[in-house]
Formats: sequence, C-alpha cells, structure tokens
Amino acid sequence: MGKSSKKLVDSAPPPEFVVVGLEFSGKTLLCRHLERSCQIANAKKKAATPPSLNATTVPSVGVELLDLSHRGRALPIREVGGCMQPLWPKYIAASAALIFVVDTSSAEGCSAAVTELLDVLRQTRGKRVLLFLNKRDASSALPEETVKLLFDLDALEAALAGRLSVVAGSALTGDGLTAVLDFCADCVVEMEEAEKEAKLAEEAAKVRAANREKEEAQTKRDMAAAEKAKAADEAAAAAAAGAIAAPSAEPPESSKKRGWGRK
Ligand SMILES: Nc1nc2c(ncn2[C@@H]2O[C@H](COP(=O)(O)OP(=O)(O)OP(=O)(O)O)[C@@H](O)[C@H]2O)c(=O)[nH]1
Ligand SMILES: [Mg+2]
Repeated sequence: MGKSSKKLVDSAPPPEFVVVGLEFSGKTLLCRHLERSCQIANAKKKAATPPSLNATTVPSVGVELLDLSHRGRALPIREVGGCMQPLWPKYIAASAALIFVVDTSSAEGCSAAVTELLDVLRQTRGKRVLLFLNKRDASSALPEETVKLLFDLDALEAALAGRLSVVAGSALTGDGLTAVLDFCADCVVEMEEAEKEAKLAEEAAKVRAANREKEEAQTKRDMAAAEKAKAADEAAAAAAAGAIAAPSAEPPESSKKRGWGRK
C-alpha cells in the first residue's frame, strides 16, 4: 500500500452513532445532556465551571451532528428528528451503532415506539443497539415492569443475542447518561478490536500465500533438477549401451604384431 493511501486509512473518520425515536421522545435533550456530561468531564480536568443545561427544546427538523468524546474515544452522535422518520433507514444504514429513544412517560408514546423499534431493528443488521427508556423522572412514567412487558424485553434481548443494551434514565436529570456514553465507547473499542483482528488475519493470509508461493517455486526447482539428472543418467546409459553394441572394426594391436591374418 502506498504512503498516501495509508494516510487516508489512518485518518478515516470515527464510526458514527445515530439517535432515532419518535417525536417528543427526548432525543435532542438527551444529546444536549450527553454533550454537557462530556463538557463537565473536561471542565473538571481543567477546573473550569461546567455549563448549565437548557431543557427547553423545539422539534428537530433535519439532523444534527455532535462531536462528543468519552474515555479517550471520539463519539460522533447524529440526532435524526422524529419528523424525518422516512429518512431513518438511510442514516441507520450509514451508522456504526444505534440509540433508540423512547418516551416512557406515556402509554401511547411507549406503545407506538414498540412497533417503530421492531421496524428499526430489522434495519440494523448486526449493529449494536441501545434502547434508552427515557423520562423515567416523570411522575407519569409507566412502571418498569409494564415497559418491560410492552417491549417484551427478555425475548428481544434473547433474539438479538448480545446486540441489544437497555438503559432506563432521564435526559432531564442525567440519570443513565454515563451508561449511554459507556455503551458508545464500548462499541468503538469493539470496532477497533475487530478491525485489528481483521488486519492481523489479512497479514497472516498474506504470509501464508507468500509461503505457499515459495514452496511451489521450490517444488518446481526440485522437479526440474530431478528431470535434468534423469536425462543425464539416461544419456550416460545410452552412451554406454552404444559403446557395447558397436565394437571397433580394427583388429587388436596384439594380433597385428603377431602377424595373424597375414598370408
Ligand atoms: N421530564 C422529562 N422531560 C423530558 C425528558 N427528555 C425530554 N423531555 C422533554 O420532552 C420534550 C421533547 O424533547 P426533545 O428532546 O425535543 O424530543 P425529540 O425526541 O428531540 O423530538 P423531535 O426532535 O421532534 O423528534 C421537551 O419538552 C423536553 O424537555 C426527560 O427525560 N424527562
Ligand atoms: Mg429533537
């Protein structure tokens, strides 16, 4: 690989997380609070005053990309507005992992989200998914057991075999947000490890192919040498056979001296 193309691979953008969920589920507030949590962590390091949280939101029309970082990993997080639902598949397909936000403060919001989640899961194809059960702080929040039954969480977790993580919390109070950031950082670490393993497997395959080529070349050389030796043996054998089959017409020197054959 050339120097310039290596640089391109090294500077590939970090994997992106997409945040989807029905309108009013709390995606914007969640992203805003996640950003604040990261800022607080950085502010602590710099002994600066952390920013306050503005909990007033307006419906998102379009998408918004936030560049967060947690545990030393860059976490680009893209919120796709609930009104952009027809475009979710496009953003889900382009993402590395998905966060699905549910408003658990109302039975209607929660039930509608069940159908949407199943539809979204069909599009995730092996990607990690975080189900964020939001608004647990609300006085109207559905009991945890009801939410569990509504989403049939046990069956869902079993069906997704380790791909699904569930976090209950609040974008308003910040409850559960560290778990969301940990989920994202874990996903990045997993992807980095998978990439490393794929590179190692690629290197090993290259070495195996080179060894095979060397072995094949050596076998060819050995066969050519064996054929050459065989040809030389055959030539020598033929020469020897020729010498026996055609003796010299000249009488031996001894008979010449004794005058044999003379009148
Ligand atoms: N009590 C409470 N309210 C919340 C919570 N999260 C969001 N909200 C409120 O719910 C409303 C909708 O929140 P948004 O973050 O705008 O919802 P959204 O999912 O981004 O909505 P769209 O952009 O329209 O898709 C706002 O009034 C938020 O303040 C929460 O955890 N608890
Ligand atoms: Mg929004």
